[in-house]
Amino acid sequence: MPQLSLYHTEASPPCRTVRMLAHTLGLDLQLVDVDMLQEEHRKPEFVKMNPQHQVPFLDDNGFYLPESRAIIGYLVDNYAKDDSLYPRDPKRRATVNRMLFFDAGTLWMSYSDYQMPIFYGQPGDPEKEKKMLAAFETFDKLLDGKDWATGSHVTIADYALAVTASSAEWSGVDLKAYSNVCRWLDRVKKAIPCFDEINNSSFAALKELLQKLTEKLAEMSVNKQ
Ligand SMILES: N[C@@H](CCC(=O)N[C@@H](CS)C(=O)NCC(=O)O)C(=O)O
Repeated sequence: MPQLSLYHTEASPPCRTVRMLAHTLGLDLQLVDVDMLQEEHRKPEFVKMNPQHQVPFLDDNGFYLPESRAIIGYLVDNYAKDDSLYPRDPKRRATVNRMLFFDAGTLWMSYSDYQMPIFYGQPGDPEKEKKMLAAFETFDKLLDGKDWATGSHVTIADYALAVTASSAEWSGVDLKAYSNVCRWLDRVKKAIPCFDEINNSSFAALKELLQKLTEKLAEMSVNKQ
């Protein structure tokens, strides 16, 4: 068994992506908790390993890798019994990468851009909401006639995209208008072992974190007066 450590935060969506994929591959990740409220990700020893100061962050026997989508690709390349989740054929891999980049740069990006200020107690920005819903509409079109994000086989792109879509769903984004997305998300939830289990415990942690954040922000505003 390889010695794989994952620096993670229970509440973090990209950490969930890595944990779900590792679980599917039967990998035993050593989870190292990083407490964001205590700014542990800014501590010099962590920043020295990971100047990007983010989780998830993989340590594979001294090989360091941040970025959830890069991590899941690496885990399949190194530890899966075959390449079905991340095909080595250039065209099939390009199609998977295309959906991973669509997730990172468009779907996840527009969702987190809209949602993060709300988590910090601000009102939702209608322009950002429009942009996010347009991204879901594009995703819905991309899924037309497909069972999975890239066609007829589940790949790592489904893991990353499903974490984005389920996060949006959890925070109250109404996905009903995107019927392909809803059908696909349902399929992913059933097909990925542990999807619901990891999501549910992460959402519970996120709820708790947001509560603590609200209290911290309220305290800071009182101290400012
Ligand atoms: N693109 C990165 C995003 C990772 C990310 O945003 N992580 C957050 C937690 S969910 C974090 O570590 N934030 C702390 C920081 O940016 O300093 C990925 O997919 O891994």
